[in-house]
Amino acid sequence: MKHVRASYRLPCLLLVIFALSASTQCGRSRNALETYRDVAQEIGLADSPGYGKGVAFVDVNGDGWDDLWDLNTNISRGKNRASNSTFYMNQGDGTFEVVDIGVDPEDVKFAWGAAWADFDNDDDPDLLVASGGLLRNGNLALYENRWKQEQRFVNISRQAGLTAEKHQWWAASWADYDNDGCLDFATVASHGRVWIYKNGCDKTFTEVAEKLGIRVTFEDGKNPVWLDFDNDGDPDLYIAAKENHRLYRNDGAAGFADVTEKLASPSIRVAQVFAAFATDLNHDGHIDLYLGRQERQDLIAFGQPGGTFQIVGQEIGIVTKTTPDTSENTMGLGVGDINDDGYLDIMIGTGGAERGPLRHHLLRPQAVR
Ligand SMILES: [Ca+2]
Ligand SMILES: [Ca+2]
Ligand SMILES: [Ca+2]
Ligand SMILES: [Ca+2]
Repeated sequence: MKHVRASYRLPCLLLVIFALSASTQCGRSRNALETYRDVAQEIGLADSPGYGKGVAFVDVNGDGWDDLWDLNTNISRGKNRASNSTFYMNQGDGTFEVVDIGVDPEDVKFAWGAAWADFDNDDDPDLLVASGGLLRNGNLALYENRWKQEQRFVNISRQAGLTAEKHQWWAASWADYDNDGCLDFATVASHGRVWIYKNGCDKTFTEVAEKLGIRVTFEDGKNPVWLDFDNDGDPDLYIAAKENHRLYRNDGAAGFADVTEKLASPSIRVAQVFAAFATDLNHDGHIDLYLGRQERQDLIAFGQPGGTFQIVGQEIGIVTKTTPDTSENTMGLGVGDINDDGYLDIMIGTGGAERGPLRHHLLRPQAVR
């Protein structure tokens, strides 16, 4: 999945994907979509039975070729919900080979979220996995990239100070919220709370959510999204949730202030957000927030001067709820400029589209200003 870099360091993020099995890629022509051909099998990417949670391109061995991480779970393997995740190493000749990079299947058991980032500033991407999915006994696992030294990743979760508690971890996202040069991360226990881990810049982390004033709990929390919505140079935090979604403003030493009311609209009930991402969709210098909702029309909260938002949906052509009784869940979001026109396109994977009237969507900006 390709994400746009904001003004602060935003690492490669693997967002929750439910039914979208391929990430968006930059195209080469305006008609690129019509000319794509599925080459997965012929270049070594095997069929991967299961839910199809998400994929991320990431160059783990620093050879200049993006490798591919396929996060997946094979639900046909019974109640243990065995991991079916696969790492494909780019051979540099247009093909991929399956490689065991050392990730314990137990750590990606029914995993829905993972995030790559160079948390230790040694110029290679490391891996954070938020596992649990529909179960409530998943692990939060941090793997250090030791490919240069040992050709593998090493689980350093306990040494790094991460909790051993098992939860329904849903998603995680990295950002340097305190601007000390070391990436911190937020993660969400779907039936639980937000966890914020501050990076001590020494390969250890301290959990600081409550200290920062972030105390919300969820019945069904989703992905955390860092965004500097007030343009003051520090990452603020939005947390998608099917209820109780939250927007927090980063006030530095004073912690984070709950400013969710900024996402209120007199005409639209905003809640029930299943997946979200942030970027400046309309190129006006203010970061925007895409709100992919549960069984409701998707929305964009366009950032405005002064740190406010204008919330719009169907009136600018975003139509994700096509009939009153159709439940189109925006469960997966992929973002990328498919046709090279300079504006990001949005790919939506709706859960279970093969089973009913749901449709996946590709939203292409036409004249957003
Ligand atoms: Ca690293
Ligand atoms: Ca930091
Ligand atoms: Ca800010
Ligand atoms: Ca904007």
